[in-house]
Amino acid sequence: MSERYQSAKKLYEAWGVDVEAALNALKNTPISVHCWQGDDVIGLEGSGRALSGGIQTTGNYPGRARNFEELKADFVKAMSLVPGKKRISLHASYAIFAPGEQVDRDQLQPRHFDPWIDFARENGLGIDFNPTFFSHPMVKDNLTLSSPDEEVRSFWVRHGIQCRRISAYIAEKLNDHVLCNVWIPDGYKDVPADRLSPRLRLKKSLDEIFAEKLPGVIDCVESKVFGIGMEAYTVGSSEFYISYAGTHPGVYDLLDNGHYHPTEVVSDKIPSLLAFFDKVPLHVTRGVRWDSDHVVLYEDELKEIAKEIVRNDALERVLIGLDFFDASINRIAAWVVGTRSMEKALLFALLQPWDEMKKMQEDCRFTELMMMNEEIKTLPFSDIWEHYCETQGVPGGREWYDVVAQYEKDVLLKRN
Ligand code: RNT
Ligand code: ZN
Repeated sequence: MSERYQSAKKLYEAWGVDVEAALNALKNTPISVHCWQGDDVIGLEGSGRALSGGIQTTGNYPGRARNFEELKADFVKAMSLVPGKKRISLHASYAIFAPGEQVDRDQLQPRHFDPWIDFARENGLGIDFNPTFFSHPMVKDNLTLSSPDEEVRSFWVRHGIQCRRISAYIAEKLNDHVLCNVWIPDGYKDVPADRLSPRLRLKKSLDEIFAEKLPGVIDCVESKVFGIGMEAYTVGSSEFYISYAGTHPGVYDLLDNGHYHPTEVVSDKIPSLLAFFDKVPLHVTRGVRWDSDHVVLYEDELKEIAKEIVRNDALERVLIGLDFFDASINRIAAWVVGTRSMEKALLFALLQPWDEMKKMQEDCRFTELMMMNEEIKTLPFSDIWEHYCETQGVPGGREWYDVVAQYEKDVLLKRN
């Protein structure tokens, strides 16, 4: 144990913080890391289809993972540089087919994810799942589950049903829960004549998808305020999905912090939902001027999100998932920075004397509370972080970048 850690620990303890308890809590909190940062959300269907659904990766940094083997290798490399417990979040478009076999999205089977289950087992990961309602010819006029075209709507309902079955299968195989998150792009570019009918169709589709009771599956629905090409209206709005989840036990509202009006913050939504739901799933991202899905950084709103999770004693109730995709920088580094930032924010939040600060609020000692908030910011956080990384067997500081740079040279730059 380094001297710096020992002395930092003492300083925190003087403020009433139990550092060992904080580190223990952190190392047991899983972060669900999205697989799609590794390949620019392209997936493994090999169809050469462009990304659709109003989301966008920009940049063409060399070294994108082009297949299952590369994606796995990159993910493992990235996660070897991140402390803490991880899960991997998959999309249905990452199904693995036997040579010569390929089925459409509505026919996907649990066995198409067996190789991912093996991968998860080998690496001690949990799995989360996402049906893929985009980048597919059956997305017609930007509509899926809310389409008035019954052929389109029912295709996507079947996809949703299969994805839940796949999730249940994975849950059983790994003896764990699997979060299954429904996000659809559906919306209109310009002012619609009817905002209700598409929502009623979406409601009907969700009822059909969620009809089957499936143990081990945590169902969620992810809202959005707009997408590229769907600026005027999105069917799956926040109000729609919160209401849906609130009236359908076992379905949860997933908060993606890129999906709200710019002055709205997800940190404030977390405690609102905690008052009503036993679980609150998240997609943590970083929007720059729009839902741009930049790499998550250790910034104010991320810290606020982490504080809401920690001080509400909700480390087990808030299911933390990441969702960003930057193709303009080294993708391994993107994963590392984003996931480490989430870990850092949680640690920062865990190193605060919340009971005392809550008491100050209750007692209306707001001046003292402000002082406390500010003083804590300059405690030697980095020494605790370094120590945590060390005990987790990962580099605490910038040395992780050397590993990434070497991997880029040896592996990534040889792909094209
Ligand atoms: C899109 C949503 C959605 C996707 C992923 C790829 O705006 O955030 O979660 O980013 O499913
Ligand atoms: Zn998301």
